[in-house]
Amino acid sequence: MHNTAAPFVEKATEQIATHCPYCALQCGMLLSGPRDQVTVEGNEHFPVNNGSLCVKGWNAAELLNHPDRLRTPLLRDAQGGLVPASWEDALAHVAAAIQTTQKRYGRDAVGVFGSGSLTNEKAYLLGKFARVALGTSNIDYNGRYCMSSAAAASQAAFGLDRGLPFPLEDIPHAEVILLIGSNIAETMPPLMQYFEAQRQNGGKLIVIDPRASVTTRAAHLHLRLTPGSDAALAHGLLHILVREGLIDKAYIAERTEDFEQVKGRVASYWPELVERATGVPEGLFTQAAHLLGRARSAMILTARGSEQQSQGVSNTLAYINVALALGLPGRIYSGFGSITGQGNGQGGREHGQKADQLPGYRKISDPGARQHIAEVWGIDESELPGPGKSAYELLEGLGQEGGVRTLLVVGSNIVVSSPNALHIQERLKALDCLVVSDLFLSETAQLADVVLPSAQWAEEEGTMTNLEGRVIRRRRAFAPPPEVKTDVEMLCQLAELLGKGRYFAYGEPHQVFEELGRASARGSADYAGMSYEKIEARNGVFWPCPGEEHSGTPRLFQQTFHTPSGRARFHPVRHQSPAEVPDEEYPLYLTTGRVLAQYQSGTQTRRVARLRELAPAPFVEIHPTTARHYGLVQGACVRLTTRRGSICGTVKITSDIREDTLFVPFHWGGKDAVNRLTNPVLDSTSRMPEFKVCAVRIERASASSKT
Ligand SMILES: Nc1nc2c(c(=O)[nH]1)N[C@H]1C(S)=C(S)[C@@H](COP(=O)(O)OP(=O)(O)OC[C@H]3O[C@@H](n4cnc5c(=O)[nH]c(N)nc54)[C@H](O)[C@@H]3O)O[C@H]1N2
Ligand SMILES: Nc1nc2c(c(=O)[nH]1)N[C@H]1C(S)=C(S)[C@@H](COP(=O)(O)OP(=O)(O)OC[C@H]3O[C@@H](n4cnc5c(=O)[nH]c(N)nc54)[C@H](O)[C@@H]3O)O[C@H]1N2
Ligand code: SF4
Ligand SMILES: [Mo]
Repeated sequence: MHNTAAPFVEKATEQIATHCPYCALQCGMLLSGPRDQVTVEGNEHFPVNNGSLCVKGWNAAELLNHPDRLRTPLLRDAQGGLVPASWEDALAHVAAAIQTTQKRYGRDAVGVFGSGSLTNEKAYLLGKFARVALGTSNIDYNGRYCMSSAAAASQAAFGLDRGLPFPLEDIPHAEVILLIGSNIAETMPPLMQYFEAQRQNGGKLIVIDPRASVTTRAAHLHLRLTPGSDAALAHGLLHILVREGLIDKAYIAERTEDFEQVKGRVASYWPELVERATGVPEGLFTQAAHLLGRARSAMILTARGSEQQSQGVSNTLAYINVALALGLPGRIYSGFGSITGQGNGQGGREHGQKADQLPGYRKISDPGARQHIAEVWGIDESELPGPGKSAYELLEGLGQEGGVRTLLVVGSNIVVSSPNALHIQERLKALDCLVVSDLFLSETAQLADVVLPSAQWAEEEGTMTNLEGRVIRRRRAFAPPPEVKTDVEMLCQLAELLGKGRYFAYGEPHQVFEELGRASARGSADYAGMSYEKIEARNGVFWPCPGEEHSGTPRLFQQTFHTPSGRARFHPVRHQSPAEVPDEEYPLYLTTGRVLAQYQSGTQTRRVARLRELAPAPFVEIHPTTARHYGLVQGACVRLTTRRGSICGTVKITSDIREDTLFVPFHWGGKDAVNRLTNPVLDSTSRMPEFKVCAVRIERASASSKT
């Protein structure tokens, strides 16, 4: 691709309709004015947020002109510092490192780590770059830490994974909604309008979460379970539904298989046992089961709380069992879904940046899929590598025998967001060459040998797929600064240097999208009938959209499921405890998650003044009784220690948390990174780490130990 870096446009010539750079809601926003004083408005005509934005969205444009922004590539010099370099030198360095590593250790010794923040075009191109330009099997991405358990469970049960199989506009019509491990009032505030409308319509909301939160306060019932006990609670709900004849026998007979095994499994989940395993009083979960079982329409929605566990797939399947027994999937205003997290967390998991996957949500081990993609890419099928290592496994092996030696990271701050982060930091240092493409000098970029500055959301064209499976347009309002490239340009130029330029000869992102459409054709995530024009004209198009005449598919599973038999599958999963439970040495549970004003590893939001004001530093949520036990007062400095490491934090006393649990948000790096504590044990199917549960010890610390 030629360098299309246009002059640095200071003012958007018109009001541009685009979408927020952050989460999977992908709120519609309008940008206008000069780039150093951009006016952001919520787009009232976009039918997802209907004009509302959260505080992160309102302040998103501050980063476009931020003084910290990377404006040239950086190369590590002989003294160990990172110094500005030309693109020519930086990319030549990267290409040489790739070639040296591959010559010495083989093709798989070069790895790629991608992201659910990337547009569909970039995610697709990154997967193609890994397989065609590098010939490596080792590509995975941060969605492994996010949606992998829900994706694996949905694939197993329904034969297809689209986070929500129905549009958000159905939510207000559901009589009962069961929301599990999700704090949407903080993680997707504009989504609450749908739940408020549901309440206005007389609907009921039940939330399952160990913590009380803004979200649980909007619920009719809050089941405050012991961390890590979701499968037991789901089995307990199903036990009551079966016992009381509240299941949908006709639906089970016509549309599902393997119910009998599940029925056998939940038979032994007596309410007394479930109360002991989950800490939720029998009266409460019985009430929840009755509400669900007697509703004419109901939705069951999971999120990271129950998914980010070594039992994440089992937990999700256990909730899917409840949904299937009630006959919800495919029925009007009903269903099972998982709330996708990252901006392009949905599209990012469809187009081949996952270790075992090819575009269109195809399996890399499927001979037919390999043949199809090889044809689209113009290569021989035998040149396509096989499946590679999952995210944490890839990182854990860096610099080791048989591991990756040169790593390209595009759009992830792995040293903050990976579990057992101190260990990952050590592994990154063992690399021959670390290349990071980012907007800012993130904690991971600080460790890099080469840093590549990437264009920001309002400076590029492309598409994103939101949590509903709706493909939308990201629009360019400004040109990137002169020495900043889009990741599409970067990848194409690097491919050229590696002698593979002919496979990456795109003039514009829409050409990548057209190829993606062809590659995805007849796959489960089929984009073949979409174009930029169609997406814009329709306020987004839901996949699958197999042909030009097709208008997209807002609702899935109405007639059939995507399994070979067309039936949804029950799974007789077992409830198992998390890998670590409190003991004498580490007597409390630690759970981690998010706060409203910060996003993910914080690279972006920690740099926004208003957000820093709202959420300046990490804290440790602790129950008043537990705080008293340890002699801790509000604001005290404490040291938290797990089997992986130790961090210091500031006490926030709140009865929102259980007495046996501490909560710490993960948006900060270095010594503030709670991932120095988390357990990297993985789910055996999805390879999701156990971010949500480990055992921890808390001690008083002096203020000076914080530095
Ligand atoms: N403000 C903000 N919004 C975001 C993000 C952000 O970083 N900041 N990130 C985006 C992304 S990528 C994602 S994935 C989503 C995540 O969105 P959510 O899933 O809503 O976020 P979390 O805070 O990770 O976890 C949700 C809840 O799980 C609960 N939980 C902990 N352990 C358990 C358990 O064992 N069982 C159950 N049932 N619940 C448990 C926690 O108490 C927490 O309230 O948010 C998106 N939106
Ligand atoms: N303890 C704990 N850890 C967690 C979680 C948890 O709940 N608890 N949640 C996990 C989840 S759900 C997720 S999704 C991960 C997220 O964790 P990360 O993968 O670290 O996510 P981000 O902070 O969004 O990182 C994105 C980086 O890419 C940059 N960036 C954004 N857009 C672009 C782009 O278009 N191009 C390029 N080149 N760079 C870009 C940003 O500046 C930022 O540095 O964290 C996981 N880690
Ligand atoms: S809810 Fe998500 S998409 Fe909407 S403004 Fe906030 S961060 Fe952006
Ligand atoms: Mo996520």
